[in-house]
Amino acid sequence: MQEHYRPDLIEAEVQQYWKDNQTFKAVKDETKEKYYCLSMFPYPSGRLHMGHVRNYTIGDVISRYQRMNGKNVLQPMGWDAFGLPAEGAAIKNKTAPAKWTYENIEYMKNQLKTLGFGFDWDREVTTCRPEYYKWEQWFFTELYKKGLVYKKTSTVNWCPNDETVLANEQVHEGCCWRCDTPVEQKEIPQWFIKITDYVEQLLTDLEHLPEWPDMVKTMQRNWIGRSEGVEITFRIENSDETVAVYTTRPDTFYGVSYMAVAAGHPLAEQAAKTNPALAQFIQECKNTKVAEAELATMEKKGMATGLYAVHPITNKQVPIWVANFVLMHYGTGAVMAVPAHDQRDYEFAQKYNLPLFPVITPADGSVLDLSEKAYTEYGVSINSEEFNGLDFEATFNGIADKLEKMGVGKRQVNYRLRDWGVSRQRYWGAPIPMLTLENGDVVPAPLADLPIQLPEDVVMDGVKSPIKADPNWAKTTYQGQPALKETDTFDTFMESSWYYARYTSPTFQQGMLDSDEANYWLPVDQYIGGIEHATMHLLYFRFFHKLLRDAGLVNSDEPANKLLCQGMVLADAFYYTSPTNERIWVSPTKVTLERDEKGRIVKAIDDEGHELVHTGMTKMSKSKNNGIDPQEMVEKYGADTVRLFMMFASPAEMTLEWQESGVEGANRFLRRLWNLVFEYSKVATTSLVDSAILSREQKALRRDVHKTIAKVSDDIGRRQTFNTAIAAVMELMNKLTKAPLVDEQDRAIMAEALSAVVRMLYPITPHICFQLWKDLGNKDTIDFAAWVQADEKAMIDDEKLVVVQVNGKVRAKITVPADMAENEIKEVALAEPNVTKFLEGLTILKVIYVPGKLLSFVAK
Ligand code: ANZ
Repeated sequence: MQEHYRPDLIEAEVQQYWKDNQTFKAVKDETKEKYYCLSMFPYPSGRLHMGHVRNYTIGDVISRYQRMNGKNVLQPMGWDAFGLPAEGAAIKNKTAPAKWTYENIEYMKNQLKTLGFGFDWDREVTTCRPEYYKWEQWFFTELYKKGLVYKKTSTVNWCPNDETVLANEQVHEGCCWRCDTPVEQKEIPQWFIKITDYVEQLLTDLEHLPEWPDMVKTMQRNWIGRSEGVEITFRIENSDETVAVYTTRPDTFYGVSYMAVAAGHPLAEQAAKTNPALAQFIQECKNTKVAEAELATMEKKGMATGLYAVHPITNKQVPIWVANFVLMHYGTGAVMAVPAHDQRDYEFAQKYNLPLFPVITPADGSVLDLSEKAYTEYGVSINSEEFNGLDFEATFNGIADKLEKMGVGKRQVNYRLRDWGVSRQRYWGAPIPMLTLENGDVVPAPLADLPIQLPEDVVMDGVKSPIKADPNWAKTTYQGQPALKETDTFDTFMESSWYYARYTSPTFQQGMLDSDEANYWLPVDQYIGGIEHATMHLLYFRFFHKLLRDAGLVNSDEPANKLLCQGMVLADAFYYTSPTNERIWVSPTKVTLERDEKGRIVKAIDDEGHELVHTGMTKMSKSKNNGIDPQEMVEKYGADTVRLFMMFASPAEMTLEWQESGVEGANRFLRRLWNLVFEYSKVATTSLVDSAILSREQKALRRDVHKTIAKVSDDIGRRQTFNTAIAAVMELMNKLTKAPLVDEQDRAIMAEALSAVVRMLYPITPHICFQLWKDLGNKDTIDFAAWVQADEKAMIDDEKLVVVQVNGKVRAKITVPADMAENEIKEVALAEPNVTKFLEGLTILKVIYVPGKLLSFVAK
């Protein structure tokens, strides 16, 4: 065995061994329990960042642990390879997005290999490859045939100067990122998938995911946004027309003071025909795209249409306004405004001097105060005729019944979730496989024509998608007739919605999935990724699984049984202010720190001598220049150290604070482990532990070993608290380093302990453990070694410490066999000199025994 720990030597060697022996190749085996561990695949941006490293380390720890527990483990990796950044980089570097992407993949794949992750690379999936998106295109045509896909006009960001559609990320403060022209909203035809047909399943099946974080489930529920309300139709004065509103608060119906419609509402457009000022206002509203989250906080603006609706119960006149806070695509695009009880309506009414009609008063009898804001709580009805005095439920139902009877209301369930618009006007994506015939009919491309390939060898001129710029690209034929291909491409969330399933049969050519393989491996047992994907990706992923199920391709309802969302990686950020008053952020790797005795930073200076301002720990980011390059760290300390630090520094779901001192600590620990095995190897024994002849100290040490095994197994396997597992091993290591290696049983216990430690650490630091396992004399490699089991018998505390008191004062501590009876313990206690001394001359009145803990003499 080598005397010194040299990660630079062993890591490359072990990785080569894994490669040569296809250690992580996953093969379906019905005789074994499968375990599918999946980490969210990366976008090939060029380099791995610490967030990736953390994500994949967690996945690798779980995978290796499960393999040692006898599972048939699948841990795949691939590339979410389509997307906008490739276009930007291609323009900047004057290259094709495909070339840039493939080069990045090669580079990042090597980076992943140096970290020692046990992926089955034979299953690598790259979503921009035609053999992958061919099946996505096919599946889309199948959905079309089932009526789950439709085309509809929808608004996009449009740059009138470049004559191109912009993604939301390309709109900077309302202007085009390239030419700064104000962006307009434009209606163009786009493809949608009916996720709303699955909305109830997506909601109720959340209840069958006990091992998903509650936070993610709550976020999905909110995103879906189910609400129960009433759709109410109002007559328009002096007209045969009506206008419908959707409200979740029919209990406030008597409090309606005006009506507000969206800028795109037919009533608004109609009124605008004879009102140029209104027409202009509507245009303005349409040009500012509002995210739903902003509705509450943005400045409320509106204009009266001059039209009036008639309140169906009171017959009062209700003025109709156009308002910027009403969304066209939610409910009916019109609201009955109740400014006394809705904050948006309140702000609008204050601004335009519209009246407030209070109809709800606090249930606790306190005074209704509308001087500063609306009262939006549920309460008791007032000013509501026969409903006065009723609570929310009763008023809601009473008014809903009444309106339904009158034929002007209908109870309704609404969802915030909209159908999924999948058209993108970008180049670097999978072409949408639909064809337009000369007569205008639209048909799905037949399977024989798939994939509809995206040309990869293109020049990006920066403005237009190359397949839109080339007038010939779209030309094709359909059953001998000329036809045009779509030049739009899919939203890249399409590819990431089914990659997990394709990993089960990545090279299958007869179809999208080989169902035998898919049904063996799926659902995913453990999925790991960032919380930022809680809604969009994780909802589409669940939706697609149900679509695959309904197409007969998989036989489960949900794609992943268990989900872990890892926390962000933070680092200290520092800056100084330049003479031109700019903040110059300095990488923490270039900073020298001075700390006080509590470890707080008191002074920070960079390599050039600038005194720096420390802004604390923040998310690693380019803008604060506080990213730490994983590759540099691996080169400096080795992959095992980086992995150990990542798993030890905090629980997996919490933020992780990058501290170089912590990394150094992790490295020192691995050296200590190496040294201990080295010391032991000089006196190694093949003798086994014989529990019958162990000394008290030997028994105690062995008890610690087995208690540690039990704790670590539970921490990794069940609790997924990897940091506490590591802490337990470290504690044990402290004891082992102090343990003697004098007699044969000392060495036998050490052999047992080291064998356990190496196996417990293997999932986290696999290279060093691979080597040490060999050095401990094992013939087979550790990769398939069985997880170490705690010996229940060795864990039993066969002795216990009993505190002896005389008249409430501790006079002795005695160690006795665990099964010793009370009267025997009393004998032992009475034989203690210090106890005898304090009892001298007294009569024992009473003896109190707390089993296993305390023996107390009361004497006089
Ligand atoms: C009257 C009312 C009184 C309302 C009140 C609220 C409080 P959720 O739960 O999100 O479904 N609303 C309806 N359609 C809208 C649209 N297109 N744009 C903006 N707001 C719209 O919320 C439904 C409530 O949001 C509805 O109930 C309506 O305002 C508003 F004291 O009607 B409510």
